[in-house]
Amino acid sequence: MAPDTPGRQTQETLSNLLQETRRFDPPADLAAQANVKADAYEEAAADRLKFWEQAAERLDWAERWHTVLEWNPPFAKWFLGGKLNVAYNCVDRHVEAGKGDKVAYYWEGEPEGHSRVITYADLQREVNKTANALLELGVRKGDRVAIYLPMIPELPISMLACARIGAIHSVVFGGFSASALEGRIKDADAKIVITADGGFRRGKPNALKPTVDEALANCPGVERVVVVKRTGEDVPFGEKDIWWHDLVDRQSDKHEAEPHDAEDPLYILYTSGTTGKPKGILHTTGGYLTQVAWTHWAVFDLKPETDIYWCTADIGWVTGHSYIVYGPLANGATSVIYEGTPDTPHRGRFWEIVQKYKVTICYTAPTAIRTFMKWGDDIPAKFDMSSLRVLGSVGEPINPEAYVWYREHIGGNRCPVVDTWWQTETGAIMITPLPGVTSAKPGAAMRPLPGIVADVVDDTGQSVPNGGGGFLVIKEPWPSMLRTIWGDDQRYIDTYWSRFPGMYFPGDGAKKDEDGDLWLLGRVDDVMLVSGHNISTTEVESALVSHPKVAEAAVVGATDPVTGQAIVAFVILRGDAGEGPELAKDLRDHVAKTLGPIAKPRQILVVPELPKTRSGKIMRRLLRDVAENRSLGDVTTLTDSSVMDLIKQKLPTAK
Ligand code: 6R9
Repeated sequence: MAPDTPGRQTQETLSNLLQETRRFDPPADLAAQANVKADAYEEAAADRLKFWEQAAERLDWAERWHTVLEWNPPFAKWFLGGKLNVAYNCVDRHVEAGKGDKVAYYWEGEPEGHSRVITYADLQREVNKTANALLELGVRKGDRVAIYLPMIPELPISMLACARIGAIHSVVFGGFSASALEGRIKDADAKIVITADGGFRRGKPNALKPTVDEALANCPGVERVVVVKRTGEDVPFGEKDIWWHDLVDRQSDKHEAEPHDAEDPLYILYTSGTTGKPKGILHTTGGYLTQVAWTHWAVFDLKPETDIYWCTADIGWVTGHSYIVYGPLANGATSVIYEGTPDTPHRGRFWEIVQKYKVTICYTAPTAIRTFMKWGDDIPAKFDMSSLRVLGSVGEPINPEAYVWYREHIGGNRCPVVDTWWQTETGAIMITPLPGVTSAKPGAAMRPLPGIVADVVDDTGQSVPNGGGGFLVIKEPWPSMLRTIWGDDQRYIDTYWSRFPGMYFPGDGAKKDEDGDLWLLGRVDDVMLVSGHNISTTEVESALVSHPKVAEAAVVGATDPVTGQAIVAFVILRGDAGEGPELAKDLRDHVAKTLGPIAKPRQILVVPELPKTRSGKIMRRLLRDVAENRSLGDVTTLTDSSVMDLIKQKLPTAK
C-alpha cells in the first residue's frame, strides 16, 4: 500500500462537518472582461486534448508536435515531435515583439534602497551571458546544475540560462542545510553549483557559501562553483570556485537558442517524501510550459500590458518556479520579486511593496495570511492597496476566516480570492476558482480547471456522491504532470499510481459538497480518527481560527485510551487577546458549536509559535510527538527549531 493512506473506510466520515454558506461572486467588470469565461469548461470537456493544443499554441514552437499525448500509464508524453526553447519563449520572443523595454522584474532587496529594474531586453542579455558562461564551464545539454541562491535576479537568470542550453536545473532552497544540499547534489549528480556569498534575511547578511563548502566536502562530482557577490562578506574561496562577475560579465550577450524536444527534461525539484529520502520530481519542457503559462494567464486573469504581478513565494519552491519564473515570463508579465521577510524592517513591508509598485495581483500562502491577521488589521490599513484586483492563495487549505480576512483587509472586499490547489508533482495549478467565473466559497478550491479531470473517491476507488468525503484523485494525465521521480521509476509508480489503479493519488483528503464543489482537507496522514469518525485537522483548525481570539491553530490526533485518537489543539492568539482560564473552555465550546461535539478538542494549548517547514506548512508530526509525549523526530526542515522548545515549555507537565 502507498505510504500516505490511512487504510480505512473514509466515505462520508472524512468529515462533512463544516458548514460554510458565504459566497463571493466575481466582480461584474472583471467578469465582463475576463480572459476565461464559463464556456471554457464545456469546451474542454468536449475535447480535452484540443483544449490543451490551443493552450500550447500560446507558445512559440520551432516545430509543431505531431501527437498531442502518448499515454502508457503511468508514463505520459505530451506534444510529441514538438520542439521549442523555454528561454526563447520566456524572454526573446517578447523582445522580438518590440517589448524589450517592458519591465520583466522589479526586484526589491530586503535592505531598503536595494532595488533593480530588469526589462525583458536586460533579461535577454543576462540570460545569454550566463548561458555562454555555463557553456565555457563545459555544461552541456542534459547535465545537471544545482542552484543554491537567495531571492536575487541571478536565480531566475541561472534557471533560464540552463533552460536555454538544455541543462537540467535543480534549485535547492537557500534555507536548506548542508546535508540537505549534499543529498540533492548527489542524487542529481550535479556537476556545477551556482551560489552566492550570502543573502539578506531579517536585516542581516546570511552566509550561504560556507554551507556549500560543507556540502561539497562529500560531492567529488562537482567540478565548479560559481559564486554571486551579494552581501560582500568575506567567504572562503577554493580552487573550484569562480566569481559570477569574473565569469559572466566578460561573456558575449548573444546566444542562439536551439530548440529542444518537448519531452526534454527542464528541471528537477526535490520534495520531501513521507518517509526516506526526498523525491526528485522531474518536469519536462513543452507540456510544463504550456500549463504554467495558460494557468497563470487564466487563474489570475492576467492582463500582461497593465498588471503588476507579485508572488511572494521563494523561487526555491515549485510555486516560485511556476509562478515567479516560467508562467509570468512566458506570458510577458511584469512581476515583483522580493528578497526578504515580511517583517523587515517592519510588519507592513509587504503592503508597502504593494503600494510602491502598484501591485494588481498578489499570490501568497495561508500561513502568511494568518500571520498578518495575528499582527493586526491596523497594519495593512496604513497603506494604499487600491491597485489590487485579484488575490491568490496556495500551499495549504485556507481557513474560511483567513480567506475572508484576506478578502477584506488586503483586497478591500473588491478582489476575488482564488484558492489554488496543486503540488510540486502537478507542476501547475489544477483545482481553483476562476476569478471572472466562479462564485467562490471561502475555504474551497471549488473545481478542477478546464482540461483537468479530478474526483473524490472512497477507499475502493469509487467516486463519492455529492456530500461525500474521501481521497482526491486525478483521472487523466495533464500536460505539466511530473514524468517520473529522478532515477526511480518504481518509486514514481508506487507513490502515486498504486493506491488507486489507473488514477493519480496526490495524498490529499477532500470532500465534495452538496453542489459538487471540492474542499481540500489536507494530507490524508493528517486525518484523525476519533471514536471511529474520521475528522480532518483542517476543519477543526478552521473552526478554531473562526473564533475572534485565535490567529492560528494546528490540530493533531493523539492516542487516547477511550476514543482511539483525541484532538489536541495548539493555538496562537490574536494581537492582544488575553489568555484567561476560561479561554480553553470557550474555544472547546466554540468548536463544538461550529462543527459538532465529536470535533471538540480534548486539550487546548496556547503557544507562541507553530513548527513550520520552510515552505510554510505546519509540521503536525512534531506536534503529535509533543501531544503523545514522545521525543521529537527529525527537525531539520523546520524554519526555526527553537520553536519546539517554546512549545514544550507551555505544556502542562506532559501526561
Ligand atoms: C504548490 C505547493 C503540495 C501540498 C498538496 C496539499 C497542499 C497546496 C493547497 C493545498 C489545500 C490548497 N496544498 N495548495 N491544500 N488547498 N490550495 O504547495 O506544492 O509544496 O508540493 O505542496 O500542499 O496538501 O498536496 P507542494
